[in-house]
Amino acid sequence: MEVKQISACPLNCWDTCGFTVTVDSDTVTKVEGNKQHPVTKGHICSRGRMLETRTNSSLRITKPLKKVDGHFEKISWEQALDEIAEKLIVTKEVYGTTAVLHSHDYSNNGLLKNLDYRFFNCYGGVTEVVGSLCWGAGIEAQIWDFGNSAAHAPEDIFNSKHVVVWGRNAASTNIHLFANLIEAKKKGIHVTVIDPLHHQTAKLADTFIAVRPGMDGLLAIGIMKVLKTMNALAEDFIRKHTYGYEEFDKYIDNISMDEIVEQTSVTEKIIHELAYQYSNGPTTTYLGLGLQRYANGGHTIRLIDALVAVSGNIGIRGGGANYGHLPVGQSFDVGNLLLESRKKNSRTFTRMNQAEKILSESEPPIKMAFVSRGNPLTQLPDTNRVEEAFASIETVVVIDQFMTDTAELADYILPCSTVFEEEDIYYASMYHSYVNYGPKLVTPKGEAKSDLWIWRELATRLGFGEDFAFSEEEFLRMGLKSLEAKGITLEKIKEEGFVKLPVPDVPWADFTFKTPSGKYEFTTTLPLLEGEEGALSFQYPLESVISSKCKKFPYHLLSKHPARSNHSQNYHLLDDKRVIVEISEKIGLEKELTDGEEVIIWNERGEVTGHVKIMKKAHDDTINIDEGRWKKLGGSVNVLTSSGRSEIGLGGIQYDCLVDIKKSASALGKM
Ligand SMILES: Nc1nc2c(c(=O)[nH]1)N[C@H]1C(S)=C(S)[C@@H](COP(=O)(O)OP(=O)(O)OC[C@H]3O[C@@H](n4cnc5c(=O)[nH]c(N)nc54)[C@H](O)[C@@H]3O)O[C@H]1N2
Ligand SMILES: Nc1nc2c(c(=O)[nH]1)N[C@H]1C(S)=C(S)[C@@H](COP(=O)(O)OP(=O)(O)OC[C@H]3O[C@@H](n4cnc5c(=O)[nH]c(N)nc54)[C@H](O)[C@@H]3O)O[C@H]1N2
Ligand code: SF4
Ligand SMILES: [Mo]
Repeated sequence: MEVKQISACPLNCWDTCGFTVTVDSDTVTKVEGNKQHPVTKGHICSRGRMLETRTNSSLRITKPLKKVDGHFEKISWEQALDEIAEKLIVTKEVYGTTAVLHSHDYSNNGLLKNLDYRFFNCYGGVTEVVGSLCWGAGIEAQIWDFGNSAAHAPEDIFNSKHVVVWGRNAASTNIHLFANLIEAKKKGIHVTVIDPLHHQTAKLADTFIAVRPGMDGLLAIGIMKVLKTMNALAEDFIRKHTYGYEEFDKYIDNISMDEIVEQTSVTEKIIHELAYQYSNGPTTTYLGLGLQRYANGGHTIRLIDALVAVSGNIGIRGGGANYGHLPVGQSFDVGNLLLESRKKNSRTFTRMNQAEKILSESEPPIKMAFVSRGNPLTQLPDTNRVEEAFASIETVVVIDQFMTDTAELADYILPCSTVFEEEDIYYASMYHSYVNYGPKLVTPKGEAKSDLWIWRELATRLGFGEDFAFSEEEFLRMGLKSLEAKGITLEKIKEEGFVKLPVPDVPWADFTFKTPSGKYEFTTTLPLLEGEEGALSFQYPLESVISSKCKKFPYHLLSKHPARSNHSQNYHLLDDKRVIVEISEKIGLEKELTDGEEVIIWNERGEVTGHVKIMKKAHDDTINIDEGRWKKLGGSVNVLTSSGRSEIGLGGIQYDCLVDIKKSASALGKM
């Protein structure tokens, strides 16, 4: 019999949608939006709907697999867990616990997914990955500026006069912001999009500005210079509530408008228009994450924050520098779940250059790796190096649902359940402040098990079973402990399906900031790490038009997020077998390339073959290949990207990447 149940999207996404899922005879048959959800309002994207396909797919791994003589063989859970536990015990005895690497990312937003940390802490502490492929530079930037990264409630957009979408492809990545942009435009609110690519979000804008990649900080400086000449600075706010402005004020005087115009490719007229918008607020700014995946990414976000601050758009309705929304995650008692005190040893590798470390560290060497909620072979930069590194590890254990690039390299693959086959609660520290409930709706396919079941079974074999002797509900209650006093309990979340967390709708409304000085800080007073610069300034990206590398590799390569897949999760389920290489009209003319032609894009790290699509109105120097494609489906763009890190915040710099492009030999052969 068909039943409709409330559930939630687990994907790492701005929107964290509420679902209504149809279940028939222990099978999920349809995923729709829950119309009652106050933010997502019944509207979901194809990635959400495809979770039905992901759950029912015949490509699912349904039995534990072990690699024997280069081929996978099906084995029992008993055998898989016994052998893996034995290897963990021996590795600990011979090399110590940090010879085990836990390599993960955040493909599933469930609270219980954090229990992998609890497992490795109880084991004694392993080599962990730190830093972020996603948003690290910008988060650190906002911590320096405000003391935290907090967004305005989604509906606050309607209190704005102007909206600036700065490097966020909302139409594809944040569909409820996009819906609000459409609504805002209807109400006469002016929408500006600043992005090197003229994508769906840009098409909606009243004003589209094709900025050169990595130069947004300079653009923000240009706007601030004009605000100064207009006498349009929020002087009262600056005087009473900020620290370090004078130093910054002198700094921007020394940067010439000519340099700004030349390097950003934005005309002085447009810079004046932007200055008008910021001074004639309230103006809200939605920052994306793409513009900070550069070596200068932290200061890019800091300079845009500074613009929002000096124009008086902080702490007011309709204003804001919306980037991350950390108060959401900070509401939970995640620490309670992790048992950090059980960690006796520890070592950290930076997430983006874990490959280098795996290959070079010898005290102790990495003997064993666990991959959970991540697909490093596709998602980490510099794929060739990552492949070499993971192939060099004696035992690799991958917990996943499908035979990904990473799973192919594993020695053991443990099949895990999907969102509809397990219970959890879901939230994202990105856009809105709701937590959603996801009950277990169907029996896991084949012999798939939840990540938690796997950790529990291994813990029992390793002698710390009592640390995992809790049910899903008991663990969820542990994580919700901090919210109980505010009336938010598991019962309430279950009953209502979603609950708003006690997070302000307008951050910093009392102008008290969480920085050491309590003020908005243009110069940070936080302790600095080696090489960090506390004063606010613009640095060029590592690979830019002014770098010597540009003579050899003249084009900027971006790798934005794919529309129909969350990163690498759907490519194998889509009828989409071609790598699409989007190039600007100017590159098309320079290289005599037309739509559909086969091309090679390369740099010193690797090469990718794909088919041309000319992008209209994109910045002249720009190429884009969407990220997430598996090697066996044409290859990941990360073959070309750098494992470097941002100047602050241990962020990835995948978009700080120069390449060249040519017709492929096979294409030339046909001419
Ligand atoms: N469809 C879909 N949605 C997703 C995801 C997905 O994989 N697919 N992933 C989710 C996740 S984990 C994240 S982190 C978010 C990210 O959400 P977004 O920030 O919207 O997306 P990204 O693809 O990270 O960033 C790409 C945008 O940054 C622009 N950009 C790149 N360089 C620059 C620059 O120098 N200046 C400016 N101004 N813009 C620049 C790109 O052209 C593109 O429009 O999306 C989430 N939503
Ligand atoms: N070049 C380039 N590279 C990028 C980016 C970019 O813009 N450009 N974006 C970066 C960003 S923003 C991010 S967030 C990362 C994302 O990187 P990842 O999180 O590694 O990517 P995903 O493809 O979302 O998920 C990885 C795997 O998790 C599995 N999975 C899903 N649910 C579960 C679960 O419940 N348990 C377990 N064990 N596994 C599960 C999926 O099947 C999938 O194979 O990629 C980064 N890489
Ligand atoms: S992927 Fe994002 S927009 Fe799509 S259904 Fe999930 S939370 Fe909603
Ligand atoms: Mo991300």
